[in-house]
Amino acid sequence: MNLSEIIKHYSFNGKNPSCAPYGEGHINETMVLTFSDSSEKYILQRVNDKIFNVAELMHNITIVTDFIRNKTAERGGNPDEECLTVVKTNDGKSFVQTSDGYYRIYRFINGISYQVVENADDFYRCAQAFGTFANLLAEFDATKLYESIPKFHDTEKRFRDFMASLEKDASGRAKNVQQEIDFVLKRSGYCDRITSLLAAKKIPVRVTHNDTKLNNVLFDEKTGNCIAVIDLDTVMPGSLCYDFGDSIRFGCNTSTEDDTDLSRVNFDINLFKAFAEGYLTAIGDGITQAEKNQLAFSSILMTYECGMRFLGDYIDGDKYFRVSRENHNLDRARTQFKLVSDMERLLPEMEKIIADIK
Ligand code: ADP
Ligand code: GN1
Ligand code: MG
Repeated sequence: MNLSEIIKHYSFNGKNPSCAPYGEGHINETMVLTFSDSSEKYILQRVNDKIFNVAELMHNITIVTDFIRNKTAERGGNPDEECLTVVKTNDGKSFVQTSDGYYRIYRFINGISYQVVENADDFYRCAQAFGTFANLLAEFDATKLYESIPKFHDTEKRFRDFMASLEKDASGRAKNVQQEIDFVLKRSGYCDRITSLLAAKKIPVRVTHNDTKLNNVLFDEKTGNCIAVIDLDTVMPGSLCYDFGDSIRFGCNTSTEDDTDLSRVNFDINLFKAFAEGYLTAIGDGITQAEKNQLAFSSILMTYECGMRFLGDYIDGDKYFRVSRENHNLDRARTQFKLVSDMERLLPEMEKIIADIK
């Protein structure tokens, strides 16, 4: 990456810009941008143009972040500190294209992201942040958005993609993972549960975040409050069930998403309860009974879907998710399947927890 080739399009006050890798995202290349003579900080990202049409994506991000900034100001908040904010180029553009890719710059939000939930209170607050975010997006006009990744959480489509990967076996790795493949195949009946309810209009299509994992929320390290919901690349039409389920998938794991020791990977039902209470309190009557009825199952579905995506990518030869070691995607798939098995056992209890929240 040639930093000066990027920086020349912007008007920063600081001198001697430099950048260093930052965060734990699987999709974009994220760096923190600093200067030798000022405390100003930014997030510089090389946007993944293999999976996104960058111009369309940045159109979405610009209108969604503008909308959120306005709402935050209306509610008495400080948009510069609490909202994802795109720094525009000297020509007013939201990204730059250089010889080696597409780059965007965000204002740095002073908060930290967690890879594992540290306590139930934090997770309750994270749930409130996502519940409030869902309410905010309810007022957003979906027709203005491109679908940044079509059929993102259409699990039937994800299953077809998985079968195509298996058929092709581009990496020759399928023979190593028959047990994991069987795990996916045995549960193919899960795939159409939410898509068929959406198609029958029994649950509504809404504008949703679609990538609601814990590290896409920034917390204030001192107060423990949530400052901002970030990573808005996948804001597009979806279902509340996807957002709820994806938060549970990541946050109710007692360990990390890629732990190789599965004895540490367990589903924590107390965290499920904390998240459900926070989410449903914040969303209030912005959720229907039919959606509520699917929240516990959606937690299984999103975890199954994500595990299937990790396993499919392992079989493809690690083409989609960023990996930093051999078998990284396989390790990730295994944690997801461990959690699916735990949740299958606990489903009646999870459903009761949801039903008991009035
Ligand atoms: P990816 O799509 O690859 O997950 P993200 O946009 O989620 O990329 O960014 C990766 C990580 O970088 C986040 O989990 C968070 O820790 C950090 N991050 C992203 N944007 C900001 C920001 N504006 N201010 C502070 N930290 C950020
Ligand atoms: C990716 O971008 P990031 O790291 O927040 C992925 C999600 C997966 C998640 C698994 C655009 O999220 O769908 O659930 O990894 N995002 C995209 O950790 O594919
Ligand atoms: Mg992210």
